Amino acid sequence: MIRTAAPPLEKWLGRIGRIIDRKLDSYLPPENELPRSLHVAMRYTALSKGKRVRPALLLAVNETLKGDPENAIPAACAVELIHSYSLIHDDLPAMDNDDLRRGKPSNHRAFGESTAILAGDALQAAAFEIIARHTPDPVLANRLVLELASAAGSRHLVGGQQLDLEKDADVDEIHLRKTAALFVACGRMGAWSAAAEEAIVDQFGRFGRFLGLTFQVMDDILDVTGKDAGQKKPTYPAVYGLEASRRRLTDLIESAKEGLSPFGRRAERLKQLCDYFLSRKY
Ligand code: GRG
Repeated sequence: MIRTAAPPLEKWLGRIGRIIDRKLDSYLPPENELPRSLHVAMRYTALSKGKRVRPALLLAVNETLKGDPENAIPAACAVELIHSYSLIHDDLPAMDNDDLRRGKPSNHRAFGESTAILAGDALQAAAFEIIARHTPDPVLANRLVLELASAAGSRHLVGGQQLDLEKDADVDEIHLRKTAALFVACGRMGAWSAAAEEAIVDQFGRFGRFLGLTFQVMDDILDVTGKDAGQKKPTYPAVYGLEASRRRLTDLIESAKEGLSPFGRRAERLKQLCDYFLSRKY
């Protein structure tokens, strides 16, 4: 039998990006609904040009396990909204104080600090509303809400940000919470959405962890000459050096790919995603 290879990743990522944009556009309140300024601010960040790698991971796991994408799309949008809220709050003067995000004025620069805080808060709530409202099966919806709420909370995403502010925690401890936790949730939610058994869900959670750490180490490397270089931030290259950081990347991706071996050719998309995480330039 002749097998056709999975289409190139870039094309697939483009398609996923368009699906997520279209769905987010339909799920989020329209700009002309009261309070208009809040809805404009929410849509400004959620619909701006991001790489959409978290939804891509979740949908690629669903595809690998031959799940129905309809079970995964609300959660894929929801994780992107949690990410969007975290970017808005991360850019605030009390946090990283960034004027630019995705090549445009950051949310508080465009709409003011108070509206940006509320837009972040509302995007976080919208994420859970979207899973609960649009996931076809309520039992699955409950699992997905649990995974995402746990990844977004004080033990993970927000806790990682707190450790980062305090700057005295181990760099891996920060990366695992602040960045990798959402990737773990994507691996796990992708597997749940394909009706996988718990052992398989755990396996894809571990895969997400390797990918999430890779993503943050790469982000640190890409930042090394940028804003974070002079900020004494606990970044991987600042603590371990550039060479060790590059070695870490290849080790992490090797471990991620090892975890895919039981899935053979079905995991081709996820292997492509691994290579993309290792080679991305922004
Ligand atoms: C609760 C006040 C309050 C703040 C929370 C949770 C939080 C602030 C911040 C999260 C920390 C954060 C922004 C981590 C960085 C992770 C990271 C590498 C972001 C960039 O992600 P990309 O490259 O961005 O996927 P795009 O723009 O492509 O979506």
